[in-house]
Amino acid sequence: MIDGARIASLPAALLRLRVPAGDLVKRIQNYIDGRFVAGDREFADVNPADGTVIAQVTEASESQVNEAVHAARYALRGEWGRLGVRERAARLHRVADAIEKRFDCFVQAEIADTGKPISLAAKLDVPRAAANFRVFADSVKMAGLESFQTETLDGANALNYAVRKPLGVVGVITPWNLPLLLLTWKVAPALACGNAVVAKPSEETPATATLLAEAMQDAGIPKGVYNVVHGFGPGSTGEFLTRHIDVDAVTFTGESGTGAAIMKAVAPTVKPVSFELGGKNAAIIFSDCDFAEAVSGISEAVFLNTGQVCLCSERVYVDRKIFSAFVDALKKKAENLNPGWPNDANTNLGPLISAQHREKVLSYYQLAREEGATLVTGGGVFKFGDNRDNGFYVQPTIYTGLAESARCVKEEIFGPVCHIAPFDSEEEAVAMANDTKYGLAASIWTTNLKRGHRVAQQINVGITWVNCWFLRDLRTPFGGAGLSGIGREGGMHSLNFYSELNNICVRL
Ligand code: NAD
Ligand code: 6OD
Repeated sequence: MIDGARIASLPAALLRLRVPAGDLVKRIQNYIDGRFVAGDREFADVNPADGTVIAQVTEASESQVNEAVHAARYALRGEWGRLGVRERAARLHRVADAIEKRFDCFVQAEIADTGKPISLAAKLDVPRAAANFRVFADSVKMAGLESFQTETLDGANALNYAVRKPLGVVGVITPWNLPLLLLTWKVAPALACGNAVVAKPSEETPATATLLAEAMQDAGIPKGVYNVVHGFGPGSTGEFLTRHIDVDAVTFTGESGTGAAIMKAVAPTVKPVSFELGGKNAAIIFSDCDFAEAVSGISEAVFLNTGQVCLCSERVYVDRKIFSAFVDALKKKAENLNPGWPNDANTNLGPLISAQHREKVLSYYQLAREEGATLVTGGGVFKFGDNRDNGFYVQPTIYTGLAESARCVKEEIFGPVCHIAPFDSEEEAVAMANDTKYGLAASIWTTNLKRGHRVAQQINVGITWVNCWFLRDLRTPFGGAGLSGIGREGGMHSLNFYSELNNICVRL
């Protein structure tokens, strides 16, 4: 288990400490059937801000994954399976209370794992985790059921009504960019519907999923209802979970290629899947936009969380009339970002998640040069002159001048980078925005309300923002078209995925 109090009281030490081989700062274990359990193999949890090892994490063996799945199945037959919706919802509110009670602990664990700025973890990741439990607790209490009265052939009547049942054991597989937010976005509705879960957080960010187990205990969630197995994808926990015969459904957030591998793994056991995958999102800035608002909005949409949000805009299309002014203004924003230690309140640009991911992003910076891009700003790494040089920071980067067919315009980079291209008409902007195999999100910046609605309805994505970004009511559908996903979650959409609906038809 994680020593939460120690994380909270030693943040600076955790972030800067160099750990000699074998000298462990902390251990992160699996959580199975209400107990923290170690195993035979461990892997290192690395702090992206300075490359130090901050924890050793137990990799779950296949038999531990089996135990977790069996514990979850068994829990469904116990107290959890007998609870009414009102009591289930009350316990989920208690989970939210327990997260809020350990707020600083969650913030410190999240920033130690991801390197993200404390301001972001404290404003977005941890509050959203609590909100996810509250929203789905309330949604499930309010959820209505379909009913129809129909006339039978002999003139009598039949009443049809649907009842909601849990799916059973749900495998929850999540990425590293918003670890707690994205995990709870799936665990909360799964539990609200009465399921038990086996969660596999990203190997890069194991801490907050494990801390959540402590919050579950505080909240009186029975043992076996929430389990955590740590490890990797292929040949490890991810694969063991997705091909497990006794896992009833898999909900996944991550790369589109991983989604494809999971689809293959679940095919023999025909599990329902819900996938939130990658994106190559467009932003369209019309000349009638509120210029300052658009520049600030796009700066956030490109650089938030160091560009490691699936909804980030890597393709920015700007009306030629304001193109140069917009490029200059966004360049200033990029150059004013403050890359720093995660615990510094002034930091607003953290590192990338890992050395490997930094290599990938830098390889796209190189590719952009080879593809003939004009570099507006960035394109390399920072030199701090301290331990951050051992971390995984890259410069925020803006390009112009690439062909729309360039790989840097087509492929998801997942870093603090965008390409800006001019357009001459609304039709051209819509065509360029839609010229992608992804379909997650888009934003449109205009003060012309009619144009905002008109263009929004033509973009082939799961969510289109007008004059804003990353804002939404959690009861609305969230998901992607094309390579960006399968299905929708949010509000009733989540409840419908995490439930089996049984229609009962009664002849009256
Ligand atoms: P990833 O696909 O590499 O890993 C996600 C999770 O899947 C991890 O827990 C990983 O261990 C596991 N995994 C990997 N291979 C697996 C396999 N074969 N079987 C089972 N599990 C496997 O993604 P990432 O690098 O952690 O996250 C970044 C990606 O996630 C980006 O593409 C980003 O766009 C996407 N993302 C999408 C959304 C969304 O809502 N659409 C949200 C966040 C991130
Ligand atoms: O806000 C959410 O619920 C959500 N699923 C966000 C996804 C962000 C991607 O990185």
